[in-house]
Amino acid sequence: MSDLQLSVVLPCYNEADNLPLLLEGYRQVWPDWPAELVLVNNGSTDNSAAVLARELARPDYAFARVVTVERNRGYGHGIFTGLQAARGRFLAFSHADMQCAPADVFRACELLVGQPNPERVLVKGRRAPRGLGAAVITNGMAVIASGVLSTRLTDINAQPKVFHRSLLPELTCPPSGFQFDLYLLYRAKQSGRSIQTIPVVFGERAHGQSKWAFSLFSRWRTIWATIRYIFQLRLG
Ligand SMILES: Nc1nc2c(ncn2[C@@H]2O[C@H](COP(=O)(O)OP(=O)(O)O)[C@@H](O)[C@H]2O)c(=O)[nH]1
Ligand SMILES: [Mg+2]
Repeated sequence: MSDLQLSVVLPCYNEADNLPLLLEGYRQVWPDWPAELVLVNNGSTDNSAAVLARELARPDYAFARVVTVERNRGYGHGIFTGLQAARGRFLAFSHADMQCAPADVFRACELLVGQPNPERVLVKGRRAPRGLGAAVITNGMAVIASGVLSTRLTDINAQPKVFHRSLLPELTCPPSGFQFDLYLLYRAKQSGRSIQTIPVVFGERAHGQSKWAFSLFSRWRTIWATIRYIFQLRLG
């Protein structure tokens, strides 16, 4: 059994320009207790593989390793692959585009570890109010999901998510796409776990553009897929 306390999984899809910043950001706040950073190269078609090989050759980044998904099958598939390869007692994931502060993962983990029964709690980020468009999408999805699934869910896609590894075997049919966060929260609630939140800042991407919200059509496609998925979950 590994003595790692925490595995931080970061799904990375064509984030080559962000990877050096990401690694440096994590290095600066990396704890002195046993933890690992699992970078999932999620079928990237840019030069992420070469950048990762170059950066991880540095002894400074010995806390990090790569899990490679050969062909991209979606955000959820990437995260789930990373979680399955993770060895920590607690598992976390966040994003790889520099919008989420690395320190938030460790703050969330501290809150979780301090719980009387950390196996029964999931800790997630809670973003400050953003622009009108983002607020409508985020709150609209939370209201629809909460109503249809009869359980209170808020700011579903806020990062990070941190939980005890006992939740992992309960993720029996995770979605391969962006609905993974919703599925995780729903499974946590269904199994009687509680969700606690910490306030987080959600900044701008350092490089590149959003992989789903880059046009009106792409936004609607994802929103529509999520609404359909909420009803699928309801119907079991
Ligand atoms: N869309 C998408 N994002 C992925 C995938 N795998 C990993 N990611 C990462 O998931 C995060 C999604 O963030 P982004 O596309 O910026 O979406 P947004 O922040 O919600 O606008 C980024 O860090 C991506 O690199 C994938 O297969 N598809
Ligand atoms: Mg992003």
